[in-house]
Amino acid sequence: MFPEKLLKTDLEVFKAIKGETEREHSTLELIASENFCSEAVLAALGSVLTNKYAEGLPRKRYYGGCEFVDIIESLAIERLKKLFNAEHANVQPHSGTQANMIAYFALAEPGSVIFGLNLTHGGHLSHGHPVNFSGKYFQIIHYGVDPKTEVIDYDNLWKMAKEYKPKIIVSGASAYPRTLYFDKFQEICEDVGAYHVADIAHIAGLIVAGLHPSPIPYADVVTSTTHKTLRGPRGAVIMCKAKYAEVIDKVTFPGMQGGPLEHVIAAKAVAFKEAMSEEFKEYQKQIVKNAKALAEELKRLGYRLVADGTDTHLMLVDLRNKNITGRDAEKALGEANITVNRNTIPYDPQKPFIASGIRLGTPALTTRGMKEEEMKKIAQLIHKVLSNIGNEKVYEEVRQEVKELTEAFPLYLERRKIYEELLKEIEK
Ligand code: DSN
Repeated sequence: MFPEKLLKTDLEVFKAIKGETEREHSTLELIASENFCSEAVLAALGSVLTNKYAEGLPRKRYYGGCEFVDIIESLAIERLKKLFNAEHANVQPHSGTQANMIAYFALAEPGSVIFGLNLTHGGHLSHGHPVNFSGKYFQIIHYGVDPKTEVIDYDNLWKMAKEYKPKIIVSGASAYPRTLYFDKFQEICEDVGAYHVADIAHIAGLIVAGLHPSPIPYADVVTSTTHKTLRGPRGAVIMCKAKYAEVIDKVTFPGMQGGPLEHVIAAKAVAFKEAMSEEFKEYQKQIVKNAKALAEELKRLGYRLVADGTDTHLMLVDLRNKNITGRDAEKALGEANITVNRNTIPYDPQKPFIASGIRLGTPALTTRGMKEEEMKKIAQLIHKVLSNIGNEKVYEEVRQEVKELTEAFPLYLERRKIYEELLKEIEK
């Protein structure tokens, strides 16, 4: 709202925001963890709620003047509980990593043994990487995928769990293309007396639409971000069984965080309302259909996909048979206006900074309205670039084809028009 005020006060920031809006519109966004939230979500984010301190919880605050933020935070909590059928929800975590931090400190002590999926097999930094808080404060033991099938080796995980008796087993991933069997994780947790923390950051939207099993009936604590398939603002949430409500709330505040970001919480509430619609379910279905279409066409073009494909919104392409590293592929595709991220593949011979693969996801392109036909075309464009690394002429041809696609499925049309007109006026 009122972008003209921003322009008058700070032309540099205005221009950079305008630039980012144009970039989001004019490139093909295939980063599996990104999405484009609605104008309604953006309106809540850019509101006066950012001014308000509201430490505590609705109706139990440490500050006066919380009557309106109480309404908003209560709506967010109730909507989230309804969406996932959760017993308890806290909508204050600032990020996914912080949500995981809260879960670990609520259920374990520094030094406790925690199991997480190996980062190079699809796990997340906050599932125990040595440079992350999780790896520094806890004794992390990583489980992994079977080298042949590249799906989680539940039998080996069970064996390891019996041997090391973890305090927590974390289920969930950042780069895992196949279904996660939360019931199986739970069986293992119960057998060894471990808490089950499920991180559903990537697949939350699919779970809402019933397209992926939910951990809610099983896991003690479930964490998620709100900006991936869920298509809300950047942020996170925690859900848990009622018996952990008090400890989760206390570790969130005052344990790990101070004042909640009520403008982000309002945007979460809006996104949760959107996620309750039939349209959102259809959107999630299309994400999965699009991922399958993209995967099939890439396979037809000779690419090897980790675990031979996808059940979800993402896939990992192993580029070793094409003699390209993930880093080079990311750079070349970027030059052609196709945005991806390099990613390790299981048992990757390369370091994560180079990586042997790329990760591709369809949530953002599906938000634009693209369907299977466009996915097929995009797989062909990816192939064209990766078969012609360093060829500027090919990059230019692909940029033109990307332009045609992005113009046919525009993004933030009105917002971009307003920015353009305002800038033109000041430059007159
Ligand atoms: N870094 C995010 C991702 O790209 O998957 C997860 O937090």
